[in-house]
Amino acid sequence: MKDSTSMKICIFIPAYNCERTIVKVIEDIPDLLRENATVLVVDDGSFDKTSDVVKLYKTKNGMNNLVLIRNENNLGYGGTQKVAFRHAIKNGHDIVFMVHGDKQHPGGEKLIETLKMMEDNCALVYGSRMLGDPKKGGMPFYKRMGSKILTFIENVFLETNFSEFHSGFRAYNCSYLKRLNFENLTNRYFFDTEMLILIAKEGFRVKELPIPTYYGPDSGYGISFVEGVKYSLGIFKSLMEYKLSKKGLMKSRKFFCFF
Ligand SMILES: Nc1nc2c(ncn2[C@@H]2O[C@H](COP(=O)(O)OP(=O)(O)OP(=O)(O)O)[C@@H](O)[C@H]2O)c(=O)[nH]1
Ligand SMILES: [Mg+2]
Repeated sequence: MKDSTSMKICIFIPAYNCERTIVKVIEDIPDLLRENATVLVVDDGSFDKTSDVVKLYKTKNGMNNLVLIRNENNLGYGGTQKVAFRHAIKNGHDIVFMVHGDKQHPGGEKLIETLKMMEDNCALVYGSRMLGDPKKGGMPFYKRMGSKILTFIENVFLETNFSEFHSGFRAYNCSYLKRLNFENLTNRYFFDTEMLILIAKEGFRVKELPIPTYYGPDSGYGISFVEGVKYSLGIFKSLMEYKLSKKGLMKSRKFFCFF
């Protein structure tokens, strides 16, 4: 893989009702990247002023590399990532790097560190909140526990040893992304997990790095307890589909590679 400084990078920010946090997320991108990478905000049909805030920021700062796509209807977290992946592939990017618009992820040096790790021919490098003291960052107890239990089950199913599956701080290598059948994955929250299943199944290289997470008055609102339960059920279904297709008991529409 190329040196990270010569890669064509797309920093992608999924945003749903992020008018309070989106500018901070853009400004937390290190200067060199903010000036040279494409910064892609996908507004997932927000009903607040997310798109207006981004447009205003772009005009005020003459930031021509800031691209805004607005989904007129809400496509969901997975659906929003598909929009960004298509854009990054179509525009010849080497890396598409997702940082959430609700300001729960770090900016600054962690982005540089992640990109440096991509040089090692990784399909995916992702920030693990579990390695980065999530309690200190204010992550609610039920989310920490839920994530740990699900991760344990996922590792057993996939025969992997990841510290978490559910972080959204992720850099994908587009040359691998093109080969993955992400279009048939869910449009909902557990898209990130399904991507990891798909990548682990193909045996592509994945690396994790510790990241802090922020749950505070300045960050957005996350998924509710009820959504968390639906999320967990979705993951069980995906894991079963993966296992059954691996044993040849089911033909999976999801977990396959194109070439
Ligand atoms: N809630 C929600 N977020 C979306 C949607 N589409 C895109 N997003 C964005 O996707 C990112 C992740 O959404 P969150 O609801 O915060 O999910 P999360 O961070 O995985 O979970 P929490 O730990 O509960 O915050 C945020 O930047 C959202 O703005 C959607 O349909 N619903
Ligand atoms: Mg969040």
